[in-house]
Amino acid sequence: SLDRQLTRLSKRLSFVLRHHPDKIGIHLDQYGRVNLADLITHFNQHFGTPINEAIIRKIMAQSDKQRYAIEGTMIRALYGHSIPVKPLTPPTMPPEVLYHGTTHAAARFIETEGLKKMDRDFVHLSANVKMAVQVGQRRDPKPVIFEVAASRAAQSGILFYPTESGVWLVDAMPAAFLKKI
Ligand code: HQG
Repeated sequence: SLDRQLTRLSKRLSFVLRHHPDKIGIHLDQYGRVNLADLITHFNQHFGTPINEAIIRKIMAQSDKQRYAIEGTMIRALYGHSIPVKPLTPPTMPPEVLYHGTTHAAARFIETEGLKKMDRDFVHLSANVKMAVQVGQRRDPKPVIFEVAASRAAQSGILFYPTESGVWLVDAMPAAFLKKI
């Protein structure tokens, strides 16, 4: 179906823009941006199913999550990177609480170690419980949800980077600011 086709293309876009721009011979700037026309050219040289700007905009419009932003002539992934990128938006005072959904297995470690960024550039926090449940359900049908005392963490000096996706990025989150709900 068209939906599945778009999902497959979106996964390829994420693969390239978050993890492996080198695989299609493009270079991201320090904020993770690349010229949209260059991306399309290189993408189509390397993958069987071609994309164009209209298809990318359709992926962005049909998705439940805002994963990419087109800004002027550039495109970037808004979160999820493993290659080092600087947040484009400066740190901001977060809402009182944020959330993190995870597996029971990971939660055991998180309760003592806090949240670590693991394979990505940042720890990803969700703006609401519904989002956190969706994130957790990728790996656990009944995920554990942590409430993050975000205001308190910010007051202690932790920097919170907002994204246009309702995802908030932090370097780490000590266990002292986490509570299982
Ligand atoms: C866990 C997807 C053990 C953490 C999602 C998570 C999100 C620990 C896993 C976005 C730990 C990392 C990011 C510790 C954290 N010990 N495990 N100390 N600290 N963890 O995929 O937040 O659909 O890198 O709880 O929906 O799950 O791709 O992070 O389970 O928005 O757009 O280590 O990626 O978005 O997993 O997901 P991930 P995440 P997309």
